[in-house]
Amino acid sequence: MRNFYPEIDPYDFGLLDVGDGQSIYWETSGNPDGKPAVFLHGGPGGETQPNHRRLFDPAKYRIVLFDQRGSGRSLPHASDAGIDLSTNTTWHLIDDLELLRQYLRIDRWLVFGGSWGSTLALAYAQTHPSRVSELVLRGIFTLRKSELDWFYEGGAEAVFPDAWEDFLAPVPLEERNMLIQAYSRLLNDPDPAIHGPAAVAWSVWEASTITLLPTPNVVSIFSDPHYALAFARIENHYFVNRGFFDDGQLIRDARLLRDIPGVIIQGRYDICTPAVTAWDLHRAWPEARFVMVPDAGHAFDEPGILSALIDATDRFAAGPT
Ligand code: STX
Repeated sequence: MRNFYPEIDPYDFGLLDVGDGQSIYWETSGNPDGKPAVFLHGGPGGETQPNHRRLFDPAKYRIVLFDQRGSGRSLPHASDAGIDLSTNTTWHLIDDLELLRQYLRIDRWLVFGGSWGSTLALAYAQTHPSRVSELVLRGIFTLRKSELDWFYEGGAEAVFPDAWEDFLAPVPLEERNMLIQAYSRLLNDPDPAIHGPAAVAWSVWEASTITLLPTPNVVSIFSDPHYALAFARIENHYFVNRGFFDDGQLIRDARLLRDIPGVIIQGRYDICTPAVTAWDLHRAWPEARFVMVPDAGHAFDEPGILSALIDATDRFAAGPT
C-alpha cells in the first residue's frame, strides 16, 4: 500500500485575473523543472488543500493546485452577498485552465481529478486533448440526470435514510418532489436565516456519505457556514444547469481520449458517485487502465483509493513526459 508523500509547501503562488471580475488562487510545489501536473478539486465549490500536493512525488513533479472560480482562496468567494454565478460555468473553468497553463508556461500537463474534478478533467481533455499528457481520474462523475437523481432526488436515501432526513429538513413539504430546484431557491434567498441552514444541510449530506466509514472531521469542515455556503451555492448552480452539458456528453465523447494514457480509479462502495458511471466510462474508453477498489467509498484519502492514486502518479512520473 502506498501512502502520502511528505508535507510540502508551495515554492510559488498567486492570484490570476481570469476576467469577469474573477481571480483564481494558484500555487506550485515540488520540482520547478519537473513534469507538470494539475490537480482539479471536487464539488464544484470545494477547494484545494495541502494534502493534495502529497499525491505527487515532489522530486519528479511540478505540482499545480488552484481553486476554481468562487471557491477556496479565489475571489470573489461564492459565499459573498449578491454573488453572481452567471460567469461560473464548466466552459469558463476550462478557459481558466488554459489561461493558467499559459501563464505558468506549461505546454502539456498531467490532469488529475476526482469526483467533480473528474468531470472537469474529462471536459477539459475532450476540449483540449493536445494539452493533456495523462489523465488520472477517480470517483467518476459525469453529471448525467441519472447521477444527480441518485444523490439529490432520492436513491442514495436507501443507504443513508438517517442523513437523508437531515437533508430534507430545510425544504418545505410541497417542494420535496424537486429537491435541487428547492435548494436553489433556499440557497439564493438573501436572508441568512434561510440560506445559512440550507447550505449546511446540503453540504453535510455530502460529507456524511462520501466515506466508507463515518469521519466526524469531514462533517465538521463541511458544517463551517462560510465553506458550506460557497460549496452548496456552486454545486447547486452547476446541478440546476446539468453541468452545462448535453446529458451523457462526457461518455458519448470519450473516444476523443483514445490517445491519452489514462487511469480510472473507483471505490466499489462510493455512494456519492456510484461505480456504474466509472464502468460506463471504462466501456467507452477501454484504453485506460481501470481499477476498482473493493473496500472504499468516494473520498480521495481512503486507504485503497489513495494507494491506487499514488501508484498511478508514480507510474506516469517514470514514463515519457
Ligand atoms: N459532488 C461530488 C464532488 O465532487 C457531487 C465532491 N464531493 N465531495 C467533494 O467533492 C469534496 C470532499 C472534494 C469537497
